[in-house]
Amino acid sequence: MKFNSEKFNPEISEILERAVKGEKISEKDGIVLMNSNDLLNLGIAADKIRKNKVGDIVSFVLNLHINYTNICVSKCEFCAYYKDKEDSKGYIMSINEILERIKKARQISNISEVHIVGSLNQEIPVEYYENILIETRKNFPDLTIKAFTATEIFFIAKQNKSTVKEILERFKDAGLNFMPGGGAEILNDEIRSKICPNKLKSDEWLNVMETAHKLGIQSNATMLYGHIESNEDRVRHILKLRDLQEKTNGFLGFIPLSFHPKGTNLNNKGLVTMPVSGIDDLKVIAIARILLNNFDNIRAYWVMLGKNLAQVALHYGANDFDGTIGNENITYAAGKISERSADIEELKNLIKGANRIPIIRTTDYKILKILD
Ligand code: V47
Repeated sequence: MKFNSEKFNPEISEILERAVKGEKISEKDGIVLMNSNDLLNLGIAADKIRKNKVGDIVSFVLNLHINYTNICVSKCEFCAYYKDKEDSKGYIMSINEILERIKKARQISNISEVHIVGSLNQEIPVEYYENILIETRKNFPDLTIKAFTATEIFFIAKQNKSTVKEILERFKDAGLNFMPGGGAEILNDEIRSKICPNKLKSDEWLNVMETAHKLGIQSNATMLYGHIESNEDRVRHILKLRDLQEKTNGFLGFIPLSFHPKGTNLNNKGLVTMPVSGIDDLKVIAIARILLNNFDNIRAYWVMLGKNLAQVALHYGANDFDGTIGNENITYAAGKISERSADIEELKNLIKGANRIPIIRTTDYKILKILD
C-alpha cells in the first residue's frame, strides 16, 4: 500500500507502510505520527489495519453502567464527578439499589453485562464489594460482571492490608468476570503527580492489571488524553499497554477517553479550557490502532466522542462502539449532557451508516447476534 504523504513528511508514508504490513512500530516512529498533521493518511492506514485484523464487523454490548458511590478521597483534577463525604450530594448505593437497577435494565433490554465502578471511598468495607458480586451473581446468574478498576482494587487492597492478588482472588471467587480499563489516565508519574496525585502510580496500575490477567481476569485498557499530557506521553502510554499485552495477552480492548474539562479543577484553574478537537480524537484512535498491533479491539467510546464522531472513528481504526450504557455519570458530570445512553436501533443505524456490519457482542467480543 502506498501513501501519498509528500505534502507533509515522506517519513510518515514509510512508517505507515510498515504498520499496514503488521510491523511493530517503535516509540520514535509513534511520536513522529503523533506530531504529524497527516490525519487522512493515518486514517487510511488505521482503517486498513482494522480491516485486516477484525474485518467489517462493528460490535457493541447491551450493558448498564452503575457507579456505586461518588464519594472519593482521590480528588483528581480531571474529575467532575467526585464528592466529599460531607457533601449532601455524596452517596453510596445499597446492594438492593444496585440489584433493583439491574432488574429494571433487564426488563427494558436484555443486558448481558453490568459495568460497576465507583470511587475511592474510605467508608466502604471490603465485604460491600464482595457482596455486590455475590448478590449480583446469585440474582442474575447469566449476567457478566465487569467491575472495579485497577485503581479501586489497589485502594481496597491497601485499606484492608491485603495484597492485590488476595483481593482479586476473593473478588473472582465472589463472581467477578472482567475488569474495566479505567484509572489508567496517563501512565507517566510526573503528569499523574499533577492530575491525580493521590492515585496509584503508573507501574502500580500496570501491576494490578498483570496480576489480574495472570489470575484469568481479562480487562480493558484506557487512556485519558486532552489535558496536560504531551504527544510523547500518549505514545509512551500506548506502548506500555502494548508491552504488557505481549506478556499477558489479557487486554480485550483499548478505549481512548477524550477529556471533558467542564466542572473539573483543571478547568477551574484555567489549565484546560476546551475539550479535545475532533481531529485530535480521530488521530488518537488511528494511532492507537497503528501502534497496538497486539490488540484486536479499539473502541470508539461514543459517550465521550459524541455519537456522530464515534461513527466517523469507525473509519479511523475503531471496530467497537462500547454499549447501550443505561445512564452514564462521569462524562455527564463534566458537561457532556447529550450523550448518556443509546438504544440498539440507534447504534445499529450509526454502524450501518458507516457501511459496517452491526453485531451485538459479549463482554469478551464473541458474537451474540448479527443485526441486519
Ligand atoms: O478512569 C474521568 C475518565 C474513566 C473525566 O473498560 C474522564 O469497558 C473524560 O474507564 N472527562 C472512567 N474522562 C471511564 C472508563 C470506562 C468507560 C467505559 C468503558 C470502560 C471499560 C471504561 O473516565 C476514569 C477517567 O480516566 N474520566 N473524568 C472527564 N472529565
